Amino acid sequence: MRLLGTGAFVRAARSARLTVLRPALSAPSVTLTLGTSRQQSSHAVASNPVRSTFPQQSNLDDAEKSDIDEPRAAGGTSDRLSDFERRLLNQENNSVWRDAGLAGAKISGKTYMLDATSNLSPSILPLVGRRLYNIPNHPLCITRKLIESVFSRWNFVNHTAENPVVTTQKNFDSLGFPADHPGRSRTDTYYVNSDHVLRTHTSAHQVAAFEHMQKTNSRKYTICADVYRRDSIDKSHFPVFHQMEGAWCWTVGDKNPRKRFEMFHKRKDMIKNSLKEIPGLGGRLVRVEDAVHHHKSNPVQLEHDEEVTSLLSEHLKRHLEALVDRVFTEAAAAGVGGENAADKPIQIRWVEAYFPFTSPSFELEVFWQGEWMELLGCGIVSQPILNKSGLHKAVGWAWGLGVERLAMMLFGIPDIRLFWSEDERFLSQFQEGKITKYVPFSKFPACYKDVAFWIPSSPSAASPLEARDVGVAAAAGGDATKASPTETQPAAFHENDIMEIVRDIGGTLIEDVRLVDEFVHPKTGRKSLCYRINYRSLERTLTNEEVNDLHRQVTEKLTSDLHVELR
Ligand code: FA5
Ligand code: MG
Repeated sequence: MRLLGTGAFVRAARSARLTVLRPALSAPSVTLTLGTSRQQSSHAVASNPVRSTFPQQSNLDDAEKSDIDEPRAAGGTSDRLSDFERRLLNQENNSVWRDAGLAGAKISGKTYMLDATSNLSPSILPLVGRRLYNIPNHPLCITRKLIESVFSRWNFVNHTAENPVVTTQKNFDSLGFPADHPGRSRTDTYYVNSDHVLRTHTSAHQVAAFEHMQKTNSRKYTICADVYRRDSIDKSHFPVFHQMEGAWCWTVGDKNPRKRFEMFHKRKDMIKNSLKEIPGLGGRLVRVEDAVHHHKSNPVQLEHDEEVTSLLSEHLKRHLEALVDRVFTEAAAAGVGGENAADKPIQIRWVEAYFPFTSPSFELEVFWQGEWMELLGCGIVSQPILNKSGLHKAVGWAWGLGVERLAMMLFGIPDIRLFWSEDERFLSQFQEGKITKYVPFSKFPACYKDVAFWIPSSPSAASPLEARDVGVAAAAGGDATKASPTETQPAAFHENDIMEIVRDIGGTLIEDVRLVDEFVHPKTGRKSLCYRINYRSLERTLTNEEVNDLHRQVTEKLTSDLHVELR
């Protein structure tokens, strides 16, 4: 049985690949709203003068008010709250509060009781509620609006979802995540309590968005929100990041079963015709390595027609290529990537992927700063999800992308931590409606410190799961390749627990953490690991004492919490 795999895993098994050079066709005639009344820079999005209004933005929290699985305290009226919860409501927002042996969290103004499953980390809660995607002059907000503008010509309805706390039902069950999916693990996901998590992806709102579609008779949406994952630490990973999801559905539109055949063909023609309306790749030469639209390892769903699946896959991929082309065209116009950036072809590639809620599924990667970086995941929406949302006769596609990853390419921002900076030297560089090249205000020295230890042979980490013996990575959070760097003591700990300790102590002063050595004692079979932590501030030079003190705290906490034995 095929289990869970991202592109990296599936790539090994992938067969056919097509390399297509998509040359510049016509300039995209997309509509824009990025311009403001302020003066536009010469390379602002203003390269296209057309303006239109975005479809009104709605907050999915409102659309979801009727959900039956909302937490009692979160959705409840104050007279249904316990004394503890009432007092919790008076505490600071986005914090944990303990009293008389009880513990609760107030997140986005709502209260949640903590339990043995809770693993909220002190470094995460203060970041909840910053809503960077809604601050007009912030690069993430500018990027969100650019993405919305690319899709606005097809009348997408744009949503946001403010409260990051969702039920495990929404985040996992409603999307068909199997019970043993690594994404459900406490080593990968922040649990508020056993029923609630900080959402790990915007797909947690997919069912609500499809229900909203059904009620409002719209057929396309985007959702932008902050998402949370216990993950690696490096320049393109942060435990809080932003995702945008988009979906497009086609309904048959006729209840009469005798007409179904006719309508089936009508819909196929509609998709075919819609394919012709996708803007050609405009300003840049994009080298696209395609993946076959479906394959036995990336199958057409049982209920689906092969030809329709191929058409939808084509439709999906070409829209996302148009998005990436637009981002690179804007970036080149702003001088990101050097003076002749516009003449350099961009390399992107489609790889087969796996998500529990789409099939076939794909990921799109871009060759950026000398390596392949994953931008997004996508696929043909699982039919049971559409059926459950009331869209029985619909077929559709969906994608979910990392907004920071696009913003890094758009503005030339080299490190994901910068998006959280409150330093004016960073923030003052960006203005609503403009794409401007980021100018580093200084490069401060790196300070590398190693920590080597023997890992314990008995489980000590937070994972509620048994040893994950399948060496494949999972989608939408959860990466079983990192379940443990060892095969001999698989449940002893999880690498993400190290990341969490380092992040809690060092915060944004940590640039990256890498495993640099692994060693198995030939006689005892014990395993030793060595991690290299790079301490570097984005805003100032760190003193030796400061770094030594942070590193001492890290090693102490590794010993006390993970029971490792320092070497
Ligand atoms: C998902 O989260 C799926 N929900 C996407 C999806 C939506 C698939 C709809 C199908 C249909 P994935 O785990 O691959 O997929 O994450 C999507 C993107 O988020 C990644 O491609 C990457 O761009 C970004 N991302 C993932 N983890 C991080 C991180 N720690 N920091 C920054 N960006 C990240
Ligand atoms: Mg992925």
